Amino acid sequence: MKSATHPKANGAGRIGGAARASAAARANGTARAERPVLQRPARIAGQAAIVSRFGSTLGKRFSRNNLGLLGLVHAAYSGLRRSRAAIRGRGANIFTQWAGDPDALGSAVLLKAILEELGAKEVRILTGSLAHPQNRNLVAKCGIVLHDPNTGRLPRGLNCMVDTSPPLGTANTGRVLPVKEYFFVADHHADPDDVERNTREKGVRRVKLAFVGLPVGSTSAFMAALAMAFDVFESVGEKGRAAAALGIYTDTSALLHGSTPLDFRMFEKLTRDPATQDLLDELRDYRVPPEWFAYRNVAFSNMEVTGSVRVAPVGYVKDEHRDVIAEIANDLLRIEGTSIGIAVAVTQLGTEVSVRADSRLLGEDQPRIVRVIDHLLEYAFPGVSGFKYERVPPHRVEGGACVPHGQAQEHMWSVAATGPGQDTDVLEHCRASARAIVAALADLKYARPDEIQGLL
Ligand SMILES: [Mn+2]
Repeated sequence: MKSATHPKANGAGRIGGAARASAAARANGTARAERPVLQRPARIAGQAAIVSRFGSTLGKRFSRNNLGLLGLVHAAYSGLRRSRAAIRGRGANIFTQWAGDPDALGSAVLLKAILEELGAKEVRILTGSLAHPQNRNLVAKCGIVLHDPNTGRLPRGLNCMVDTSPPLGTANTGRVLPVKEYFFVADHHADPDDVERNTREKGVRRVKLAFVGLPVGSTSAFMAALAMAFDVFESVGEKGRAAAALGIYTDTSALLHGSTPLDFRMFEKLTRDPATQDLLDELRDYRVPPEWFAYRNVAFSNMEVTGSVRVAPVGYVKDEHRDVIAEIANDLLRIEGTSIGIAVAVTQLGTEVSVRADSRLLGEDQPRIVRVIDHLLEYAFPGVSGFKYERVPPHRVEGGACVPHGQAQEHMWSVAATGPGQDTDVLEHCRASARAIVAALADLKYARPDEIQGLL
């Protein structure tokens, strides 16, 4: 009866093999490590499916010409629809950056409408602060209700995120308590491989529907296409449409920098009706408090200039004015012949630098500008966080870095905080930092003269 022994032997062999493999996997953790945290769409629909879904609303030719991006919108649409049962009756949290900007808020408003359409019971938009008068104007005029990311979240809600990537508690979500499980994420900023690594390091178990590193100028354009597929364009009203349109508008510098055909198309679709146009006009025509220009005056009257590098010390900046730092850096780069503009300020978080650079003055070797910025920041600010930046368009570098306060400093700064330029100690600290950046440039000139070609 060979047949009685052979199958047994074979069977035992198979079982043994499988058992060995899974034991080995458990021992070195490969079973977990091999399954990605980010569940990105496994399969993108073909041209026919994409054109039939978007052709009637976005145009057949437009759909055929933008298959890559619309394939992702299609995958997000199918993924959310398949999860309808998990959404119905549930609460949901929509996390954004700690300091919500129009793209984050516009995207969140649309995602809220989509989740509600799919039966979610309560959806909360969570953001820590609004650092720009335009954003406070947006929230007020569009009636956006915001909750605190830590105390205002729904404990058992589906965790979603727009316009920034997991894990929470790092980079621009630094003060947000982390979560382990994410349901839906849409973000155009981060590189998916970086997000995969960072989430793994922070013990995130899963991002169920991950749309990270979207090849689009603004997250709002992606969310608007998704909202259109779910037919919630009407139900969000002019307030929702204007919020999303402002998101596209500000993230692409008025459709000027890094905007894609989808940004243009969705901006046009969102702003077809006069009510949305009027509201958007009001959102663009915001006012700033007088301090806004006082900060600029301080910055420009203390500016250090060396070659094509400009560094402006701003002094202490209050939380609600924090975005003035980035605006000053933008203004520095606007001055003719400038390659690198750096604004240095002290905020609640620490000493912050905002950097804008244009590498076109560097000729052939444009990536060099990031190495130079890294050198300047490391030299001037020992212990600085890595320089986080994005390129929109490729020759333009936009980013920042932060040195957290020591405890003694924290006390000194918070006590010291008065008006723009009023606190001489803080301003002097920023001026010293600006001088250190200029010294770093001089250092680079001798250490690696080839690196500063075109900068000095
Ligand atoms: Mn954005």
